[in-house]
Amino acid sequence: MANLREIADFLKAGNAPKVKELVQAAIDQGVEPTDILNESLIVGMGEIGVLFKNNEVYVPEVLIAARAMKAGMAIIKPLLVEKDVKPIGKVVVGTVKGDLHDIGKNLVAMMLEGAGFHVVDLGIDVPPEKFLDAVKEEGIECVAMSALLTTTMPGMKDTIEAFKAAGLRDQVKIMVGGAPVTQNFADEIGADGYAPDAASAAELAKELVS
Ligand code: B1M
Repeated sequence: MANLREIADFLKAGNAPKVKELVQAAIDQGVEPTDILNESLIVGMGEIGVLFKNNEVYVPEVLIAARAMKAGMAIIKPLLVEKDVKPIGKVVVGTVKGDLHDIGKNLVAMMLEGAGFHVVDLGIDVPPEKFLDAVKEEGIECVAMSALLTTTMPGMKDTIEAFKAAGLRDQVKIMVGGAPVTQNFADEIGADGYAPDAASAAELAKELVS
């Protein structure tokens, strides 16, 4: 019988071929795709997030685990869509205007996906109007902005102001993060939340949309 714990362990070890093989075997044995998602993929990704937060693993291990998660997701995603399984929320992520750093932002996106969110990734150098358009078009509940440069941090404030000007500020939760960003800065610019790392960002997003 399929061992969901084993899938989580291979995911944590970053073994994409094994995750793929065991997820397929579980499907073939009739295990529900939602059980595979919730009891192996999300569990494994959550555990790697905790290890990362505690500096017990580093960026490469997280990226490799995320790749393994994607391999498993590729098998169950079409089945989840068929069954119309709803994500726990929709988040748009992006690195703010003028900023080309995306390693941290990508980790945040992966942890959000791992936590069960539908993630729209706008990439790097994202101006306020692109965040606005995404929220207008995609039914997004949460905006997650990343900045790595002190010179681009004001782009977060500009984006929040743009949401206010468009009358959409109350419709979305806005969270910010990135190495130079602090809780104080988040409070100052009127963000709904700040997270210091990718695992905390996923936890914060869950709180914000709940
Ligand atoms: Co740049 N860079 N860089 N760089 N770069 C820094 C950020 C810098 C601190 C280096 C230094 O001087 N010591 C410095 C910024 C100084 C400052 O403003 N305070 C700097 C500079 C100055 C520059 C350039 C201006 C250099 C130049 O051209 N003169 C230039 C700017 C380009 C631009 O963006 N317009 C530049 C360019 C680059 C590269 C392109 C070469 C490359 C980026 C490649 C890429 O991202 N694809 C690069 C890199 C790699 C770095 C360092 C070395 C590493 C950044 C990184 O990826 N860290 C960095 C120095 C450093 O940090 N040691 C540096 C790993 C990543 C996992 O961490 O992104 O912090 P981080 O993400 C964390 C958390 O912050 C958090 O979660 C992540 C995981 O836990 N987090 C969030 C991130 N976003 C979040 C969002 C959230 C919540 C949490 O909620 C929404």
